[in-house]
Amino acid sequence: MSYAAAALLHVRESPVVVVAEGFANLTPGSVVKWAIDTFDKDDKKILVVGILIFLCVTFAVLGRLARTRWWAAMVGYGVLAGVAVVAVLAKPTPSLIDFAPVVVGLLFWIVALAVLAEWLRRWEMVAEADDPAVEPMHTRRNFFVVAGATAGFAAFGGLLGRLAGSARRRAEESRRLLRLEGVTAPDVPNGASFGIDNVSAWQTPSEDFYLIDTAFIKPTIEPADWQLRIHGMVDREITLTYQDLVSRGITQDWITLNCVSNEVGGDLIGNAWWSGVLLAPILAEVGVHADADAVLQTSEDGWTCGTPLAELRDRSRNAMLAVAMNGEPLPIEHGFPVRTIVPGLYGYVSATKWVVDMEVTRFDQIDAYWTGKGWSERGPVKIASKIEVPSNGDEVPAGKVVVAGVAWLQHTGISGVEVQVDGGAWQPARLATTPNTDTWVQWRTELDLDEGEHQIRVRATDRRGNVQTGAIADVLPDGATGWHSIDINAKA
Ligand SMILES: Nc1nc2c(c(=O)[nH]1)N[C@H]1C(S)=C(S)[C@@H](COP(=O)(O)O)O[C@H]1N2
Ligand SMILES: [Mo]
Repeated sequence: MSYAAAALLHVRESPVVVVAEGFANLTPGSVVKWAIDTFDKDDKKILVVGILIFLCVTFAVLGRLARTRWWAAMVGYGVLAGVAVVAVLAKPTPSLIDFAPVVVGLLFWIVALAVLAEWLRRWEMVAEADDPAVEPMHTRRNFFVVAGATAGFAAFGGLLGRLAGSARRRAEESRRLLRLEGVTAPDVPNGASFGIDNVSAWQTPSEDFYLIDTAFIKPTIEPADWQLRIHGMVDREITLTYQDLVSRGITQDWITLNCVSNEVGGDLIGNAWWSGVLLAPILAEVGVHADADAVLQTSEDGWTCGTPLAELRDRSRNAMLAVAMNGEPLPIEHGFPVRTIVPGLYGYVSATKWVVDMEVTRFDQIDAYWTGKGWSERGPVKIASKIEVPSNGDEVPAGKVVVAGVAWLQHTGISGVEVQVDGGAWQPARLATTPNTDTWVQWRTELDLDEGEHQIRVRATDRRGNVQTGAIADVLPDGATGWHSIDINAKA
């Protein structure tokens, strides 16, 4: 069961493997070397099998114990779970979800033990009473049926986990073997980064890029199995294979993607080097009807979004079917093998991961996943800025203080950023450069702060001259507004 949970949640290791790794890390080097020499490449497998045998024996002992002292079995389980938790904690970067398999496994065994122990107790009672008049339900035979069912259930869970795990491995493997012509490694433009510690890296590494989706199990699609059907209000419906798609030629661009649920000052934003195939020529090819105004996109896992057609057809905007992120095939979590990226639109109306279907249609005829739940039909990004240095609540030395952060309004661009101390005059900050209007921009300034508590606020101006509003709006229904502010304490 733990194994199934691990595979389903895409935690790389099930608890047994985590413990095995932890064990290997804690084992003295000489012993590890001996194990490797003796068992050759199979040393890891042998360790895992060893732990599994140990677990079987332990469960058998605990099961016996539970008949007389159920709490002793619980303590035993607790110790096993504790070992797994310690092993998870010993990983380089443990996250909360890594603990889920341990919890699932523990709950499964507690329930299984409770059911079986109770059954056994009643069966023995019936045996003692020895009354031939009662038709005993809790017989020895039935006990083995229930025990067998429990074991079967555990095996089924293991199998399910294996299947999900192997689909994942196949997708990872095909991702690793992909060679994409025209996809180049990212090269951060000169002057885009001030290089200030604790300001978001201008290029967000893929493994740090925020993740938002409704998929409990991430789709694992091999490129050879991927297809995109484009249909609806078109003259010539088409179905593209992965090969059809990439042979059209790759476009690349720096594009910042953000989530409509990002609060003022929040982290649901990232900037990456995206490589993909332009959508505008494909839509021209299928012959979009004049009265269409939307594209209903559907992902392999059934998520949908309605994207304004005008933005997709706009040739000045690199709306693309992306196949790579930061110079590598898309990570599975970010939509492998193909996702949509549209500069200037929030993700929930544009950035479909694992996209497999596009229906050219009208907004008045569709109901997409989030728009059916109170979010606005169209999702153009709103201008925003945030202070990342110093952090809210920081203590800083009075005098010259560097204040810095990022600002964005994709596809319009930022022309200025200003900061304000304690409600005083707005003072201009310096902007770093950007390669286009589709990315965020870093800003920095130096303030002269007197000793004491200060509030610092930031606001941006876009390249059309519109100043970011200070009016506070919630993320629902179409994105937050308001100035980000921090409170800091300048000490002598
Ligand atoms: N298939 C699918 N695609 C999706 C979503 C989803 O739930 N399912 N969420 C969207 C939302 S709300 C956002 S903000 C972006 C986030 O993309 P990321 O996870 O790659 O950062 O993906 C979009 N694409
Ligand atoms: Mo989002």
